Amino acid sequence: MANKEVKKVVNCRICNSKDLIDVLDLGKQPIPNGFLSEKDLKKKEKRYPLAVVFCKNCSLMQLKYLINPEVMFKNYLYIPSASKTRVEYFKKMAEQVIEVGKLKEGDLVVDVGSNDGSLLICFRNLGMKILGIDPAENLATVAALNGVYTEVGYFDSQFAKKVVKKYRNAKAITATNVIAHIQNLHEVLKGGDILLDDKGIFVMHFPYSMDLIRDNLFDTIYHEHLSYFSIKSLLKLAEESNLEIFDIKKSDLDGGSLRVFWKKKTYKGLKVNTKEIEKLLKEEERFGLHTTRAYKEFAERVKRLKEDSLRELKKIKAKNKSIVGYGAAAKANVLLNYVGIDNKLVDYVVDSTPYKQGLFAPGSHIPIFPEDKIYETNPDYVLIFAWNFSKEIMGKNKGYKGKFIVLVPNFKIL
Ligand code: DWN
Repeated sequence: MANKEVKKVVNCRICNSKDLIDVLDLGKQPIPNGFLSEKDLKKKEKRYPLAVVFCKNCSLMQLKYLINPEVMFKNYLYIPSASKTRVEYFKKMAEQVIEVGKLKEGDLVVDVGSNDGSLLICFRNLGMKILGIDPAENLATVAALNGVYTEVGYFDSQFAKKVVKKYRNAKAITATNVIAHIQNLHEVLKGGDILLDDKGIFVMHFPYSMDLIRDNLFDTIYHEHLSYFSIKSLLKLAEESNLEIFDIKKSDLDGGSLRVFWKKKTYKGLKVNTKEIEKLLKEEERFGLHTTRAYKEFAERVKRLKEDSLRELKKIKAKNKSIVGYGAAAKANVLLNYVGIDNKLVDYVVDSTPYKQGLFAPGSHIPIFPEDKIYETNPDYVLIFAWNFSKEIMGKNKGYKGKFIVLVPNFKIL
C-alpha cells in the first residue's frame, strides 16, 4: 500500500477466510470524527479509502481497508451524553446488566470504551464500583470531571492482566459501540476471560448488520467501524473462546442494535438461551443475510439513495430555499461526503456537543453551531443527519416552523 497508514484486509477477522466479497465502495473520505478548526481548513485534508466486504464463510461484513486507530481515537470528539435518548438507554442497560448478572452493591463494573463515563455513572448510581477503559486521553479528562476514573489504552489480554493486578476481577464488563472499533476480536474475548470474575458477565452492544442492510443504514459504515456483526458471525467468533454467548437481545437504538451477553463456559449459574439464539439465527437465514445477494442489493439501493438525495436537495435549493443540518454525527460526515453535499447545499449544521461547535465538518467543511442557531436564521428545511434521534430532535424543536428532512433510509420530508 502506498499509504502506510492504510492496510488492506485479506483475511476475515473472525474466521480467517480469504473469501471476502466486495459489497460497497464509499470512496475516499476523511476520518468521520476528524472535525476541523478554521486553521485546518487551509491545510490539505487526509482522505482514506472507505469500502466494505462480506465474508462468505462466517457472514461478517467488514471494512476492506484499515487505518491506524491512533489517527482516530487518541483525541476523540464524540460523547454519548450529548444525546438524551442514548443516556436513557444507558440507564436501562445498567439495570439490565445488574439484574441478569445478579450483581450486588460494591461489585466492580468495567466499561471498555468508556468515553465520558456516561454508562458508568448509571452503574455508580446503582451502587456499583466502576472503572473505565478508553484510549482517548481527552475523554479520560472529561470522565475524571464526572468522577469516573479511566485507564487509558486499548483493551486486550495484556491490558486485562494489568487491570486485574491493579484492581480485581470484574463482575460485569460492558462494551457499548466499541467492539466494532477493535481489530483483534479474539484478543477482546481473551481479555474478557482474564478480567471477568468466574461468575461475571460480559455485555456487548453494537449495531446489528441485518438492520443496517435492510434499512440502508450505509452511513454507519465508516473507518471507525471495522466490523458489522451478524449473529452467525458472532457464533463463529465464540467457537474458539473460553467465553460463550448465553443470550442476545435486540434493541432499536441507532436503527437497530444487538445486546450480546457472554459468560465463562465453566460458569453454569446462568442458562444459555439456546431457543432465542436459534430463533434469531433463523430470522437471518430467512432474510438472506448470509447470502451475497442481500449485500449486492443493499449496495444498489445505496447508490440510488445517493442520486435521489442529491437531486431532491438540489430541487429545494433551485427554489431558493435554505437547508441546514441537525447533528454533526460521524455518520453525517459519511453521508455528506458520499452523497457530495457541501456548504453550497447545506449552510451549517447544529450540534449539542460543545467540543464540535465552532469547528467544521471534515470533507464538506460545513460550519458547526450550537442548536439555537436555527432560531436565529429560521431555515426552510432542517436535514436531520442524526436520524437515530429524529424523535428527540423534533420533540425538542417544536418551535421550529420549517420542514424536517431525512435521507436515510430514503429521502423523506417528515
Ligand atoms: O459507534 C459510534 C456511535 C455510537 O457514536 C461511534 N463510532 C461514533 C458515534 O457515531 P455518531 O457520531 O454517528 O453518533 P450519534 O450518537 O448518532 O451522534 C448524534 C449527534 O447528534 C451527536 O453529535 C450529538 C448530536 N445531537 C444533537 O446535536 N442534538 C443529538 C441529539 C439527540 C440532539 O438533540
